[in-house]
Amino acid sequence: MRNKVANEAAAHASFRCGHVAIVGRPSVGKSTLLNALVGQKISITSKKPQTTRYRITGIATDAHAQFVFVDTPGFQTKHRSRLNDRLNRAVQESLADVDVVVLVLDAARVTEADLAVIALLPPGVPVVAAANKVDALADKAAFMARLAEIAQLYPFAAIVPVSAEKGTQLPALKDEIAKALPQSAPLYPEDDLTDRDERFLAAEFIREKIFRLLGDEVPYATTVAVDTFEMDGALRRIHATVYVDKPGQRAILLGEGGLQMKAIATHARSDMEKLFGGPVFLEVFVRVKRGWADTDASLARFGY
Ligand SMILES: Nc1nc2c(ncn2[C@@H]2O[C@H](COP(=O)(O)OP(=O)(O)OP(=O)(O)O)[C@@H](O)[C@H]2O)c(=O)[nH]1
Ligand SMILES: [Mg+2]
Repeated sequence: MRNKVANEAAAHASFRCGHVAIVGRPSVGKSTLLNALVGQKISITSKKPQTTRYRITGIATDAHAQFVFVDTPGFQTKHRSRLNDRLNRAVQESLADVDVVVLVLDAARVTEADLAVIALLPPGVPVVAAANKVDALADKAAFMARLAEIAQLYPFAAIVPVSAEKGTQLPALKDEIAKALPQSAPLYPEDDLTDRDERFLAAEFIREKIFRLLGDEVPYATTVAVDTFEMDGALRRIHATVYVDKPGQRAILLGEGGLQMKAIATHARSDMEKLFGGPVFLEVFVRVKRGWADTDASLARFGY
């Protein structure tokens, strides 16, 4: 018995655990990376910048470490709006209290927007650079020079070329992060995947499909709320509302004969069933709520 206790104490003494903020400019692949590191789709992704609007954690536990990854919105330097100010504040806040930062860069280029994010990095916190999308690199020789350029930008603890989409070099990235984590017992049970509940994830999956299926303008004018979420035996019954800013956007979202909205709901439901591991009944309404993104009160209501 004493030996068992001693062994557990020894195991904890070498176990590492902490919060790892994933930051970077919009669309570099932060959420794709979080999902790949966790091995489940937790955080929504799309080709459009500023898909992520909420802070969300993804938890990965192995024999030696527990990583509590914190996904953040892309740090926005171009468009000022009340919502964007909030998102930028969320990035700064998630940097305030973390053990390690992963700065995601695009392996193809370093931009002014990357430099703006680097300027936010908190002194004294180890930062690992992940040069993402190496699968899409056309010129591998130029990439070697870029790695040298990246090394000049900040005293990174390590620079790891990765592909979040293909899963390339993720164990190497995890090793570098683990080295920088503090020794600590795990903070979450080992099979926990996120700090967010199914209600939140359901709303996010709907938002993802809007970002993926609609044109450039409408997704930015929408937000999603889950009105009811009930268990009916093994079935999850979910009623949600998509809010838009103008009646014209409602028409676009619904599409001819409601077909667009139907496609959004079908795709969202399929993701929910995969993650929740059971059948889902989903009904989505679309309502116009003018100026939902313009007042602090309504932003707070939608959890921003
Ligand atoms: N080729 C390639 N594409 C990638 C890779 N990782 C992400 N992407 C794509 O890049 C786009 C943006 O990915 P996201 O994960 O949503 O990026 P993000 O940084 O979270 O974006 P925001 O939340 O909007 O700031 C998506 O179309 C992804 O499929 C990668 O390793 N290779
Ligand atoms: Mg994202």
